[in-house]
Amino acid sequence: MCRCFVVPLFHLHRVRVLDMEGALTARDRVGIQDFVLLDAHTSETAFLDNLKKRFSEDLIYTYIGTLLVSVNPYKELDIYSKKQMDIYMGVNFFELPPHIFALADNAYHTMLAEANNHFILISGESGAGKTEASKKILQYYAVSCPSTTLLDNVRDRMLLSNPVLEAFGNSKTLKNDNSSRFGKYMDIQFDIQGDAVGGHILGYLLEKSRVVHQNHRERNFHIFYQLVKGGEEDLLHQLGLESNCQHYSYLVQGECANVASINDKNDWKTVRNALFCDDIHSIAYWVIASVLHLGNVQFEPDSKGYATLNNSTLHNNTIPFTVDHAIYARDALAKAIYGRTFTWLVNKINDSMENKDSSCKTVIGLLDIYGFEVFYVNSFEQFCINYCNEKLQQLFIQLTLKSEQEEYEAENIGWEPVQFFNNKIICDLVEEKHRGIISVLDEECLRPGEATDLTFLERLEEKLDSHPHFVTHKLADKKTRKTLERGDFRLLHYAGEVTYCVVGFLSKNNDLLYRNIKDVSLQVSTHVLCETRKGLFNWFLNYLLSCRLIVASQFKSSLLGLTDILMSKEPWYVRCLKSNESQQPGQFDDVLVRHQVKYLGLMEHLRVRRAGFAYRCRYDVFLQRYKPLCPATWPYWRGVAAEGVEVLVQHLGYLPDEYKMGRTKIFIRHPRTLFATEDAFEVCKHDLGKDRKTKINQE
Ligand code: AOV
Ligand code: MG
Repeated sequence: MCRCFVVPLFHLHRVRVLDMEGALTARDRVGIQDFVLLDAHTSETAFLDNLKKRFSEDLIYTYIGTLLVSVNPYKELDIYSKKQMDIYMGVNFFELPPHIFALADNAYHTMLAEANNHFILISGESGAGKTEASKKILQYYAVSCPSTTLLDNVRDRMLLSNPVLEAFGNSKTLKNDNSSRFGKYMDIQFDIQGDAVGGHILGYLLEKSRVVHQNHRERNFHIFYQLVKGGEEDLLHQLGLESNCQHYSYLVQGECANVASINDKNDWKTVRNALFCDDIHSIAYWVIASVLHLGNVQFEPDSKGYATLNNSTLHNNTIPFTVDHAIYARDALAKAIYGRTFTWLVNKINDSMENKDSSCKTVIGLLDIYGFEVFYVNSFEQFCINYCNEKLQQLFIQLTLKSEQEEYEAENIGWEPVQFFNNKIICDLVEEKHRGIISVLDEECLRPGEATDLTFLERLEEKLDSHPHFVTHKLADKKTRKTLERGDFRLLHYAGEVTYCVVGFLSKNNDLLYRNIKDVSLQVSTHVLCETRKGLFNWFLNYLLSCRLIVASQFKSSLLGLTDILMSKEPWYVRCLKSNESQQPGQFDDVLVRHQVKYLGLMEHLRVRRAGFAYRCRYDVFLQRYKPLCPATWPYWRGVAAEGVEVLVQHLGYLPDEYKMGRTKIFIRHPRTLFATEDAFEVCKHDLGKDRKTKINQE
């Protein structure tokens, strides 16, 4: 069964059916709050008009049934206060204006009522508002769920995990001043009373290359600037750091250490307070300082061209190093240290949020991952990020458009299929065994010394020469060829074309600290670090060298794991749209928003949602619940359940267009039909209860 369209039964008795008239009178000014209520044949233009109208009134949320569409306002709105949270607590979202709190609340109450696990999938391109949405949801649970002092601690830790992970895992990019450079899936664990009792985070592929290289107008991870600008004098002194970002070569490449929208000094205070134990403090600071020092280590060529450091030639017993080799070693080490520390930090945060008495009954998972991104030059990192977004889009399609329609077919429900673009073909292009891009990349990585980024590209061309979503300079037609360099390949993603430059694919995928690099690294560290830290450092280095990763295929399997986690839970969706590219308040770029509406499949979703059925239920279950409403089915119906249901709904006066009888289930088109039935049931239950009491009293 497709779960996303099913109205949770639990809420029905509290639902007032949307005041249609009210909605229509307000329509001209604020648009319609659920696209399902727009005219039957809504065009893309009407869809956009509605979004725009609402956006101009600061109404950034709109529903498509139970799916929430959110348009980034790029300004603070007064809609997230405690008072607002209280308003949404325990109220079905058809009753109040659309809101992220309404979705969070519905997921929560459905979880409690049905005692099952849920997840909220937040998607959209870079800068669309995913991370902000996920923070609002977490805040809602932290503030609104029942509380005990004991649990406050866990809850604080959950909230504090955000600034810490953002400091270490987010950065300014050209798309977003606070761009997530790692993927995050967080389980919020609840006990049977609905108390949030613990949390667990899974981190996905941090963009480590940013530690040593940033493009123009981009920054390193926030934490570096926070420490250098905000760190106390004593602390900086201990770490041997200057309080000036310009002093560090890992911080100056992008030429934007200062960003108007970011207050590094203030953020430092938040993060310092959120880093919850001394151990974590000192290791985290030490790591950041080491990385900054490493970045400043420079190599000179000696008379033979070999790298020298402080007048001592770098070599192990036999092989001297070139300057390039030494720089590579230095950067590889910096990335490895930072990446490992990030993983360690996530583990520490998990320890602190662990639910120690194992009373967790159910979870709500929150997925906030890096959004689809296209830059002028796109590399291995964008390839992984965009692949991840393809996978999430595929999951969305499977859970909504595809399985919904398949169920109608299986149940023999007359249905005009809605056409949609299925991006499975692109997922396969990336991840298929033997032929997919990741497989080819791995094979090339197994031919050290022979393979290069260009041979990788050639292999791809051999294997994918007629693939409709893959183009290179060699494979392109005359016109397209002009737009491609020899070292590029272009993928036609669901969200648009992206041209990737193959340079660095092999080394980034290998992520290997070569044995001989260890020697350079040790010599560099001797130069950089004081004696007391060296023991720890050497241990750490050995630990790093002991693991070899094939990055892309590891990422692929972690995404498969994530898909399994999600498929076992009930989904809720937030689709975030970016309102404009320049991150300006109040600007609604029609072309940009239209493009996102298209590729996110929102129109198709609306069509399926509207033409479809909001609720479905197995005949026996439906009859069991509602049989008291009809004398012919109460107290028993002795025939076939489907026939009993038919008799029951006839008695209730369902019109032919309002429901369909499937093979095993009844399908009900509008929530309001069921709401009315549920209201009748509540009254009937009450009367039955009175009857029973009277009988008992008489007896
Ligand atoms: P993202 O998570 O979707 O991008 P963010 O959630 O970081 O995007 O949002 C980008 C910026 O937009 C935020 O820093 C805010 O300034 C603003 N913003 C987003 N949502 C809201 C909101 N509801 N109200 C006010 N301002 C908002 V990325 O992580 O780059 O894919 O990888
Ligand atoms: Mg983000």
